Amino acid sequence: MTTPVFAIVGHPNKGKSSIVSTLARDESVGISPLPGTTVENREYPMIIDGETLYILVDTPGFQRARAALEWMQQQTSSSVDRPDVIRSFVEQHHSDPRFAAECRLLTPALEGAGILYVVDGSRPFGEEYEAEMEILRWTGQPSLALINMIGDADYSAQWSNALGQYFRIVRVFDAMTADFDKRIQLLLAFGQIREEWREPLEKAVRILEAEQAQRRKLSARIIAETIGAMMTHSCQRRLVGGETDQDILEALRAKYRQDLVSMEQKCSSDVERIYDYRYLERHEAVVRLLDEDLFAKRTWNLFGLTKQQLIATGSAGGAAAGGVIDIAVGGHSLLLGAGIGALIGGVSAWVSADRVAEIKVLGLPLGGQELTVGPMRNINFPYVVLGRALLHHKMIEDRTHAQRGPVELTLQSGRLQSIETASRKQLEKLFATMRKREALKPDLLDTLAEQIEALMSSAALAAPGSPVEA
Ligand SMILES: Nc1nc2c(ncn2[C@@H]2O[C@H](COP(=O)(O)OP(=O)(O)O)[C@@H](O)[C@H]2O)c(=O)[nH]1
Ligand SMILES: [Mg+2]
Repeated sequence: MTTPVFAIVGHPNKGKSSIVSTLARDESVGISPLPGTTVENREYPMIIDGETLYILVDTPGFQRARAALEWMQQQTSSSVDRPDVIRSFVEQHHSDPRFAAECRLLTPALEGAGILYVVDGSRPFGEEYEAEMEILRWTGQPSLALINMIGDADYSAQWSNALGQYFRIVRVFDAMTADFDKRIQLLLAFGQIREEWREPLEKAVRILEAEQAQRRKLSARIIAETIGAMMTHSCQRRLVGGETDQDILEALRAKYRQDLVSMEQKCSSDVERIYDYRYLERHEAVVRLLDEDLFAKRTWNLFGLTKQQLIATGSAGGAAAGGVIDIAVGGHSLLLGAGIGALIGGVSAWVSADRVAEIKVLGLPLGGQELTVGPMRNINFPYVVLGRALLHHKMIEDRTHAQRGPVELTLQSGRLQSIETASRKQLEKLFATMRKREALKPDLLDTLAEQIEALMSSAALAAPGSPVEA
């Protein structure tokens, strides 16, 4: 099967490289407001799982189309000869600096590449483009015209008329903002310009769609795990030397908040990596937590285990509560002999014994009082985290590699209000269970991940800046 190859050609600065970057999903394509940034042809293959689905060739823009066409017109008057004239033009001018751009951009077409002609639909049509279009027609290669909307003005109707005389297929395609579906539609259009490319491009679309589904699944899993981790997270610090809760509370809360911010950011960058973004900058308001929802509590800890953890693990143990207290009072040698298993058995009574704090094993305090901040009890908390994660995911999924600025993440409250009652109920049940548990069972996260994946595909979410939003 032949790999479809497309040369992206046009006037300088019309978004050719941006289209290549978007369709090849490559951040490394040079895009610049300065015309003449692309001086050499460069191939960008779209490879998934080792298979090259199609190849895009970024080319420099036309420089002297009119002069080139004049030369060509002097060579022949017959349309059958035209592709040969193009060939001899390139052969005779390949070392002529005046036509360096024309020679480069025409070479892929001579080698069988399809032609994607790019214009800026926000600028009016001008005659200077006719020479370009005429030259491209002379190549005899299958071609398609893309109207890229760089600015706000809209001359696309004018352009459609002009382009329609030279190209069988004319599409409006915004290189910067084309979402997944638009990219897929464009690839299918590429498949229409030459019969033998239809099948490989339909296959490419199937592979891209499967990959897209896989990316959503992975992202949903990561988001579910993050929500679980954030909901159950807490920070502890042992109180030493007569410290009061107030002494360490502020620092502990700050640490707790910072931990949550880090967890969320890790989630975002993991999702970005799934979508082939490695160097994205993010602008976002950090997750806002209400301090009144942040419980601080004093607990006992032993060997770094909290009372609750000790009780949970020790319920099967057999040692009597009284015996353990005796051991504790008796001193550390006995304690070591009795072993942790014996201790745990009676821990519920034992942890109330203040004196344990003073016993040291190998110079370290055995247990003591500690202050815990978190986990977050506010019932809206997981929804806030989920809403932000879904929004971020949507922005990444819809982003193109031609966008080089930061991701701007701003979440208006109530964004998730449109979740259907049924899935909201299910989410609430999941969150309620998660709130109660210290360790999350994998099946709980599986269910949450499925829910999140469903939400990703639902229309419940609109990225800011999308047309539906005022
Ligand atoms: N707003 C907007 N800017 C674009 C779009 N396509 C290209 N640009 C900008 O136009 C400039 C030229 O783009 P580039 O892809 O390098 O054009 P080329 O010279 O034809 O390869 C760059 O500053 C791009 O960021 C678009 O669809 N929308
Ligand atoms: Mg370029």
